[in-house]
Amino acid sequence: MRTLLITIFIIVVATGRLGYAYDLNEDLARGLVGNLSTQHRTILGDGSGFSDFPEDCAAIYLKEQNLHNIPPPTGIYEIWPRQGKPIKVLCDMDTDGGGWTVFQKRGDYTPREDFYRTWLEYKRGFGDLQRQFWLGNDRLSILTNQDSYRLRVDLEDFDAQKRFAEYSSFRISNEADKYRLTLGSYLKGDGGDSFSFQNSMQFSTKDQDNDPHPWSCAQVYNGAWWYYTCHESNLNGGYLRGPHPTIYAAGVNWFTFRGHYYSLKTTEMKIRPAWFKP
Ligand SMILES: [Ca+2]
Repeated sequence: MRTLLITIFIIVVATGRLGYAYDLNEDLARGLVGNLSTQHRTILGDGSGFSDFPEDCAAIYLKEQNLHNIPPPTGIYEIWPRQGKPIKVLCDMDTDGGGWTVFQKRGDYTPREDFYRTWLEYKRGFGDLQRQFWLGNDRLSILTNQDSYRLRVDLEDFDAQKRFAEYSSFRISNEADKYRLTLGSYLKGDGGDSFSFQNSMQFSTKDQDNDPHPWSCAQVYNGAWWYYTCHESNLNGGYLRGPHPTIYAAGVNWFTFRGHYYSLKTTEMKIRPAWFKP
């Protein structure tokens, strides 16, 4: 009798745990960020001391550099975020020592990718990793909560002028908190700081207004972004190809570089662990 009770107790506890794990995975599948310690993965050592499951482009960079003694090229790689499924990402292995996981890219491509998209599309991500894309807010939330990341923004106008801006930290909360932006200080760059203005704002899209402005900034400014009242940068704005003197702030704008009436040619947003030494 006592053995039976103990057995039942164990089954109930185990079932409960399985039930919990199942719910957690459901949350993870939806991209909600939970306790980082709840999911484990077997790490198979290859003798190098580097994981076979690199969690970002910095880990890939260090592993490849260690194995082959040459830095890996910029391109598409598979990473294993600490939560969720493995994903393909664009790794910038060149800029300032490489190791950057790129989550946004715009450029003068044909056909042009539409960035004026819905909440669900921004949640899941869209586009072509080789050209123009948004990696997806769920992935961005998972990635930026697995380590302390720097943010780098690379910009170029139609006169081939390049600028960048780097921030000491960058974190995006989960969907329940509307992918709120937590941005550290402006570390360096020649593009100026056009992002801190929107710090601590939630993400907004044309079909979900989470900004404090009476209007929908996403609708008025043709984008999807962490809007305040409304913005000093709008990198998911309309691709207006250079000067747009009659249209205020609805382009791919970075105020401290080319102002609110100039839509940039290329943009890249990328993250790298703060500990990474180029
Ligand atoms: Ca609003």
